[in-house]
Amino acid sequence: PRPLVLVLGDQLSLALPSLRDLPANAVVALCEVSAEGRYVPHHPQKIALILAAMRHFAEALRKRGYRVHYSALDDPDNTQALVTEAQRLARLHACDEIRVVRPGEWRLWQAMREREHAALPWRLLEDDRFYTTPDDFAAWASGRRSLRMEYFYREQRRRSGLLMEGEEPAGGRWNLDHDNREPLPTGTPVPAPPHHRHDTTTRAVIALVAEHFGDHFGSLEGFHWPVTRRQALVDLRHFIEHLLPAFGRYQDAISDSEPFLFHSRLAAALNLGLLSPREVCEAAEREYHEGRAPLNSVEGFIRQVLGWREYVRGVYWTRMPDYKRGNALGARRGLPNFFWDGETEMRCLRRAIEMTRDNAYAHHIQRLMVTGNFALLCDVAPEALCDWYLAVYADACEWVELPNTLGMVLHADGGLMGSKPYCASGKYIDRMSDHCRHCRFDPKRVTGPDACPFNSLYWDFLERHAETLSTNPRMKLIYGSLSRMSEEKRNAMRDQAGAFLERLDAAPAYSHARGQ
Ligand code: DLZ
Ligand code: SF4
Repeated sequence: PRPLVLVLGDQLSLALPSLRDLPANAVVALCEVSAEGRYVPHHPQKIALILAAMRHFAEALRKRGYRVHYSALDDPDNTQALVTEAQRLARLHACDEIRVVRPGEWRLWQAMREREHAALPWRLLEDDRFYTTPDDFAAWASGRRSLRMEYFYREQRRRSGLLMEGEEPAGGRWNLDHDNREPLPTGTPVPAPPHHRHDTTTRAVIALVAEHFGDHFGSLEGFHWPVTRRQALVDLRHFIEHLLPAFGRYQDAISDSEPFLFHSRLAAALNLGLLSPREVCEAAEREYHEGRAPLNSVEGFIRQVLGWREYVRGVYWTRMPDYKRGNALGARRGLPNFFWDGETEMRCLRRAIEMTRDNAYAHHIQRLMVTGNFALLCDVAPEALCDWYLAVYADACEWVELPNTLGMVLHADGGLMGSKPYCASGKYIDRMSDHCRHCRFDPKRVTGPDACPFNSLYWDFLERHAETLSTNPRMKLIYGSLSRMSEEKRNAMRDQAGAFLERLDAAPAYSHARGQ
């Protein structure tokens, strides 16, 4: 046999299963295609990151003796879609099968599976670069009524031995999140992220992306993503040495001026394959054992990678394609226009969207409690918000983006992943950030012209969805407060929220989803 091995833009690891045991005549193909850049309008930094990382990875493969065919975006023969391009290259090189590792999206996986028995057959290989496979997850989930991440995570701690002392969790507790809820004190210095030099390859890609995708939301200036394994290792080292010790404490903090705080920003490199989850978890664990980082930081970080990341991937692959249609709260509103330009007086939203535009990044709490919370409270349709998150974040692959957005943020999977929606009022944002002091609204007011819109939206959301949510035991307390409010106050809040939503709907629409 003479296989064509298709390596996708998020599979840039030398340990990729399809690169093992290859016959000498095999051809490895990497394809830059406009279809992948446009099916949602990806942030230019995200496209530049993927294409630059692909070009560097192709070079690394050639150096190791692989025969590589690289289709560049502006090659005249390029068919501009992954499946057709792989088929064209297979014929060009007289290959008799196409091998590919499970892609990051159901859409592509389905298209590839449909061709398993074609005249030119596709062979799909399982991705073993994770701690668990979708089959492992299915085995864990079978027979369980609820799929709580916490229990999955404990099992992965036991299986991997990470932060274990025999049968017990290090420090006696599985989860130290309780210690991880501090706002950032004013003036706390935050280490600057590493600066990666742009070589000629990266510079060429940035120019190419500016030319072809310059109309997408997002700036290319200040592109700072690691595009090689070596650069990704620099970022890992930087995180371990400078950020990890305080990561836990300030995990939930939000800053008006600091976009990255103590977050690792390693997800993009992990999701593209430049780093492995094992090496990052083991590096973090070592810091705890050497006494250089506290357990709440190390446990919090390992829970994200070993717990959440594997868990959402399991949910995705075992629940698609139905999962994507979930809309448990019947949300139908389009995405507000200001998600594409930041033009809103609500300071917290404005800063989260501006930081997203500038960096193709916003941290977890901005995504969950600012933009996400707002979309939840306004009944934004899951599809609209999910497409936005998939497009604008450099680390977003659908397997990780969809469960986090549709399930965690919007509670649209009916509580499969989260036992309650993460809805919050302006009070929460005020406690965790310094946004409100720069805002024209007052987080302490619920009604009136200066009231923070989050407040009335919050109570109005609870009222609107009382039928679905009020029986939830974890929502009992809050529905208790709601029921003790006077009818007059409730009416005023309803009117306030209603007027806000009316103004939101009346804002002029963009000509298309891309935001021009
Ligand atoms: C996201 C993306 C983009 C923008 N461009 C490419 C590309 O040109 N070639 C490629 O192989 N992959 C690209 N990707 C990632 C793909 O969408 C796909 O590999 C993932 O499996 C989806 O998560
Ligand atoms: Fe956001 Fe409300 Fe605070 Fe303004 S007052 S920054 S809208 S939470």
